[in-house]
Amino acid sequence: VDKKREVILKKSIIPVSQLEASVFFEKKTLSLRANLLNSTSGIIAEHKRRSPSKAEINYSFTVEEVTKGYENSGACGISVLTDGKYFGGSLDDLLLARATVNIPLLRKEFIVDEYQILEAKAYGADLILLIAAVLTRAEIKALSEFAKNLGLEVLLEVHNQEELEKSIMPTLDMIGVNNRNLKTFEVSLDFSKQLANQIPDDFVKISESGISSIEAINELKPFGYKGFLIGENFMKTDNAGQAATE
Ligand code: IGP
Repeated sequence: VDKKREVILKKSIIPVSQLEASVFFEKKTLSLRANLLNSTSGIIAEHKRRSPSKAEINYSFTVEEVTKGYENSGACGISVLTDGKYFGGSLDDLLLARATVNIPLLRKEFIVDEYQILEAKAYGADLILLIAAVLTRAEIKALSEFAKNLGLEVLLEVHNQEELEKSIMPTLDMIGVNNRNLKTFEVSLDFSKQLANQIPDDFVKISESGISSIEAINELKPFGYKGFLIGENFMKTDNAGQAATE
C-alpha cells in the first residue's frame, strides 16, 4: 500500500486546491443506498473494458453509450472502473459518465489515499469503494470518514469472514461480498451466501462479480442481498446497456 501511495502522489499533478474547485464539490451527491432500498431490481451495472481475468471484454462502445443504456434500462447505479493499468479505465471515463447520467456513480478504484477520494468527488462520483483485502482497519476508518465528510457514500468490499470482522464500523453504508477471489480469480456465489448472515442489518448488502443470470439474483435475494454488481455479463454483449433489463 505504501508503495502504491507513493506512486499516486507522484502522479498527482493536479493540486488539491484545484480539485476542490470542481463544480461537483457544490453538488449534492445521489444515494445508491437509498436507491437499493427502494428498488426491486437492485442492479448496479459496471463500465469495464477489460480485466486481469479476461483480457478484453468490450472496446466498441463509448462510455456515453454504455452508461446511457444502463440508466435507460433501470439500473440503480453505475460503477465506473477508473484504474488504467488493469482495467483500461480512467478518471475521464467517470467524468463522461457523470455528464451522461443522473443516477449514482461509483468510482471503482483501488483507493489507498485521501487524494483519490478528492479526485472521485471532483470527477463527479457519488460513492467510493474501499477494499478490505488491501487496507488495515485504521486505514478503512480514516478513508471512510474522509469520504463521508465530502458527502460520498462508502461501499466496503470483503471476500471472507476475517476481512468482514476487521472492517465493521458505522462510517460504511454498504458492504459488498466479492464472489471473485482477487488472487486466484476463482468465482463462486457461495462466498456471498456464506457471509450473508454475518453482515449486520445496518449495512445494505451487495453481491459482486460473476453474476450472469436472473436465476443467480433470485438465488441471492433470500440471503438478504439488495444490490447486484454486474460488469462483464453486460459489457460483453453487443448492446451493452440494453442487456441490463433482460
Ligand atoms: C463486476 P463481473 O464479474 O460482473 O464483471 O464483476 C465487479 O464486481 C468486479 O469488476 C469487481 C472489481 C472489484 C474490479 C469487484 N470488485 C475490485 C476491480 C476492483
